Amino acid sequence: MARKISMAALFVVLAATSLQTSFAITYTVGDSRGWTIPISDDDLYDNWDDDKFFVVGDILVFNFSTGRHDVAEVTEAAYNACTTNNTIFTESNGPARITLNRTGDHYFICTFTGHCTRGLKLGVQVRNGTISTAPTPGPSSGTPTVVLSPVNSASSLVATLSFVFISIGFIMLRF
Ligand SMILES: *[C@@H]1O[C@H](CO)[C@@H](O)[C@H](O)[C@H]1NC(C)=O
Ligand SMILES: *[C@@H]1O[C@H](CO)[C@@H](O)[C@H](O)[C@H]1NC(C)=O
Ligand SMILES: *[C@@H]1O[C@H](CO)[C@@H](O)[C@H](O)[C@H]1NC(C)=O
Ligand SMILES: *[C@@H]1O[C@H](CO)[C@@H](O)[C@H](O)[C@H]1NC(C)=O
Ligand SMILES: [Cu+2]
Repeated sequence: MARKISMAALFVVLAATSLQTSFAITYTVGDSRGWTIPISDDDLYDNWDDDKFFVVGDILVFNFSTGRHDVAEVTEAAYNACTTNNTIFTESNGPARITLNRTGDHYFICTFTGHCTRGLKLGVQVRNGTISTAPTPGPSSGTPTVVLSPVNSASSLVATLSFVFISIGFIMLRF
């Protein structure tokens, strides 16, 4: 019996571990187009993050060739004005992997002359969990509803794995 309980505990630990790792997702900015100057009137990076929900620990891959572009994290003011006066950090080697390690808004630009003004800039909002509370739309607002983040295939796979591990754990406890 003790052995079964420890086996069950093992599966619960496995489930917890896979749930935890599900919080970190790697995104390639611009998907297959990578980090490049958008073609004119193309809101590539404005639109790219619209359907995404970033949490602390997620990784952005800026896919560019070293020497053709770079990526710098900047303040909101610098992002809006496309200035490189006060960059927080600059990564010159592509592809660059940047971990979103704090909540709040993050702003990224290419510091090459003219690239930011031509649309090579990205602003993302980072939250600190996979579950957020959002006000209910409409007149009955006030009661917060729990909304799950948009599920992408990676995290739903992990969620399924966690569920399987938990189930195995409970089944082992019963027999
Ligand atoms: C980055 O871009 C190169 C060249 O376009 C491509 O071969 C590679 O698959 C891209 N990497 C990612 C992670 O998208
Ligand atoms: C950035 O620096 C340039 C030249 O050093 C200056 O002309 C410009 O006003 C600065 N921009 C901001 C937003 O501080
Ligand atoms: C967050 O990431 C930035 C850039 O990668 C790094 O400079 C900074 O030290 C990190 N902060 C923490 C708390 O890890
Ligand atoms: C998550 O973020 C909210 C708002 O930014 C903050 O109030 C809260 O303390 C954060 N929770 C953790 C665990 O960091
Ligand atoms: Cu550039």
